[in-house]
Amino acid sequence: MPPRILVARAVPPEVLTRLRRYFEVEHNPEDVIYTPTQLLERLRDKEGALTTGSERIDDAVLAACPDLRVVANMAVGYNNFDIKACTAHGVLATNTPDVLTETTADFGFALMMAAARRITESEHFLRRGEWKKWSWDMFTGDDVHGATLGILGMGRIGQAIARRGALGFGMPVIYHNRSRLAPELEAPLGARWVDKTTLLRDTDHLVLVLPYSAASHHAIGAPELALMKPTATLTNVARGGIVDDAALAAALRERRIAAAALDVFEGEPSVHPGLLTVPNIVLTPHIASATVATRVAMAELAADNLIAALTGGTPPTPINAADLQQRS
Ligand code: 8YV
Repeated sequence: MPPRILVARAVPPEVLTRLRRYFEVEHNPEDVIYTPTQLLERLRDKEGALTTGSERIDDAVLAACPDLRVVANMAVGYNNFDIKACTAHGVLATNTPDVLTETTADFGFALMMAAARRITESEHFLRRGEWKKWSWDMFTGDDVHGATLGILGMGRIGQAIARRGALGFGMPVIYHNRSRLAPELEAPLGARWVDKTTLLRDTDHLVLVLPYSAASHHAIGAPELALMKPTATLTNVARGGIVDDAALAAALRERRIAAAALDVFEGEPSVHPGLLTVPNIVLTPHIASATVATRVAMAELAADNLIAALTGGTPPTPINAADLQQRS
């Protein structure tokens, strides 16, 4: 009997075909988001699961699925997994780093540029038929080239955004991260570690690329926004919940910062109503990694992890393999 797996959301068809060569696959062709109860019902008899950010794997799920051995997230972020609980239940968790780094950095940079140069705002103006004449100060924004790029969370994607800014746009780069980059990584970017207050005060264009956890919840709220320059922009391609969306809506409304660009939201796909009514914002529906090539690569990597974990191989991108080994 091949191992049974659940593919919890729709994935590229070629990945499904590949998984079927190894497993008895239950999948979700309608691509519905399962309620926790529906997820439990489908996962109860499975040994593996391919999940996305919309499936929460916690102690209750794991306790009800004694056969489960691996959960493979099709995402680099894994705040939908309770990793401690996975380890306690002997379940390997995996994610999809690296394959989406450059694509996500491209998008983060595009959002930052769109906020600084008021692209969404001016397009809405044009579409509303309000463009009657040229004027010297119509939609004047802030330069990107030569401006100070600030990065909060200097992991792989943060470094890829810094590279674009430093090497392509002549931007001085400052960053804040729990740990400093090695000098050989900082040097080619001219990147300088600063404390969080300095980062907020000195940045022209701030990009958030840190993982979501209890520690990063509302890392940017009213007090942090108050430290930023009135000309600054804020871009979030990390996770909803890192920014206090209500506080950001108020800061944008009162022009305490110039503009924002968000790909992720607290409680998405719902969006705070205050963000929908301010003009100085760029809003996208969590698509930073959405190119065909990258989404296929993410699904393939999640499949690689599942196949290796359930056929005696070595999963390429485990999250808790070391913890599991310690436990045994
Ligand atoms: C995914 C992401 O599209 O990888 C991540 O962490 O946020 C996105 O690339 C999304 O999480 C779907 O699982």
